[in-house]
Amino acid sequence: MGANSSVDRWVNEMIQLCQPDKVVWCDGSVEERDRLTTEALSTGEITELNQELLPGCYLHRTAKNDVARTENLTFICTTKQEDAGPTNNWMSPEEAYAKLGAIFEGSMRGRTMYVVPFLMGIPGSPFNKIGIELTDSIYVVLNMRIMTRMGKVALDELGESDDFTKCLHAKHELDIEKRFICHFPEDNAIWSVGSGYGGNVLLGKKCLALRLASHMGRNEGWMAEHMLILGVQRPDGKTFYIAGAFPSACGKTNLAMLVPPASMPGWKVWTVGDDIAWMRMGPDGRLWAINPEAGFFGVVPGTNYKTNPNAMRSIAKNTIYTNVVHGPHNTVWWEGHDNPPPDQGTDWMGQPWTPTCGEKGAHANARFTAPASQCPSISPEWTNPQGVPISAIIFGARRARVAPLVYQSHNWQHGTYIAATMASETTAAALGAQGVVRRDPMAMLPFCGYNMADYFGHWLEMGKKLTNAPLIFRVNWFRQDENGKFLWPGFGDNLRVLKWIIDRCNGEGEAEETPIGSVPSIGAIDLEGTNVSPETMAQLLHVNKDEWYDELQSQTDWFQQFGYQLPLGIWQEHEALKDRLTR
Ligand code: GTP
Ligand code: SPV
Ligand code: MN
Repeated sequence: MGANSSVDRWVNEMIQLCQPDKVVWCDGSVEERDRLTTEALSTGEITELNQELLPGCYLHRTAKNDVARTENLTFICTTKQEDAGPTNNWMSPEEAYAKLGAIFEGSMRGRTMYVVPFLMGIPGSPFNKIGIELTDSIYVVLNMRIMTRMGKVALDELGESDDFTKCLHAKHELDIEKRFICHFPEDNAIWSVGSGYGGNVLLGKKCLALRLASHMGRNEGWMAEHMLILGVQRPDGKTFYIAGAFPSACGKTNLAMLVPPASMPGWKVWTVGDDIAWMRMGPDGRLWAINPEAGFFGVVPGTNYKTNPNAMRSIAKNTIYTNVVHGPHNTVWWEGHDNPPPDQGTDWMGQPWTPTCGEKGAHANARFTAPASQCPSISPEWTNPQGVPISAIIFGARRARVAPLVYQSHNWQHGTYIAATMASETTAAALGAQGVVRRDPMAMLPFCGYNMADYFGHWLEMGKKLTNAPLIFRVNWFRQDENGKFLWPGFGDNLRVLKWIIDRCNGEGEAEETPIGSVPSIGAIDLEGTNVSPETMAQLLHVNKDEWYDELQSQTDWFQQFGYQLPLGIWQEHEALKDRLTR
């Protein structure tokens, strides 16, 4: 067969289990991509779009009940339940292997099993991890080819080693009753069955690069985070790198590809990554980060040449569109597109659709899959195996009230506490109610592969080791006025906030002390060229002590679930905030 003996042995076992008619080893070549594309076209798994207007682009529709990550069907399978912690669904490995094993058994009869070796990381990087995904879906293979460094490059990097993540996926019947996404950190394995949606099935992404990698990072002394990475270049030519954690559908891709407003000439933003950061301490005591992915799996609705021109250019070719409107001239459309809606089209469910039918044409969590190399703002450093040095970490979430536009933590421990108590309104990226405020520490609630209390502890430990740690900030682009209107213009204008953050990293930028942290002085954020009034700015930066006191109470409830495992440093910060608020 195709690889070293440990890979061959495991693949053989899985062939025995799933009983595919045929096995295809993927090498990642262009010839292979074209062959698989032709095959997927012939079965209707994908549809070819207008190759003149959208070269290399295809459309795919998922099943109606399979449009987002299913957090309630996602499990961490550890021997001891407390290793998964109170915020994860848990199943014992025995139960999970038995339950899923029964579903996988014979599941690929009449189908082909694709063997997909993939590299998370950059060839030659000390950060790298290898996975092998077995799947019955060509859509998954074509996506993995964009999202990871797939095929020969991964097997070459693996060599004779048996250190790889064993990833098994079958769409099977797409039955939600038989859908499970199970992680086995003790075995370095992932089993996913019954889904064909992105985060559930592109196993290198959330499953490996966050859930398993967070667990590895804790054991090996590094961090796997749900963060974008960008470089901000000042007019003087100096570039500062920032990592930012925002919950799903809260603005990572948009921020990573920011285009400076016309009123900030000479500024430039470079994209390193839009979703995942792996970070470790460098010899200089700073935190260095890489983007382990090779593509973007981004939210489509709302993407246009005004909000995100770099994304629009990234998805103009070689892109897979999932769950958008199929329009006239064999092109695609979605809510928030630059073009007006087509008179008629086919919606994400494959039904005839008109703009007046009362339903959205694209699913709110419709996605594009595009190579990162196509992004006009891609950083020349994005393939640097050593990564980029991080000056600041920002945590952002959707809060209509309470959280100011930006504030700075006092130090790493305080920043960790702010991140650990971050709350956000839920979005369409996961199945379930939307707009409900929930705690989403470090934007990792659905992605932390072990006990979250230990994860907070790991953050505090990393802070102690870093002799030149990044500064930590909280941002909120989503504060609203009494009428539910966003107070802050957002998107390109977010650079104004990044500028203040960089100033602070350089010992500049004016700030006022408040009980929750340092907020910019009125006037410290450059508003030239916006129509944000100083009064609106004051509203954006306002810290309401009563609201924060209520916030503090609800944090206590949230922390209670971790019991004695919650690190002392987090409680200390909680108590210190109470002190400052009641002083
Ligand atoms: P995932 O891929 O799910 O992890 O999402 P993400 O964090 O990359 O979010 P993305 O950048 O795709 O943005 C999601 C939604 O937030 C889109 O509808 C954007 O239009 C909206 N959004 C992004 N940035 C801003 C902003 O600065 N202000 C406002 N008001 N909305 C924003
Ligand atoms: C997210 O939900 O955070 C995503 C999309 O980035 S998915 O890959 O489906 O998880
Ligand atoms: Mn994401």
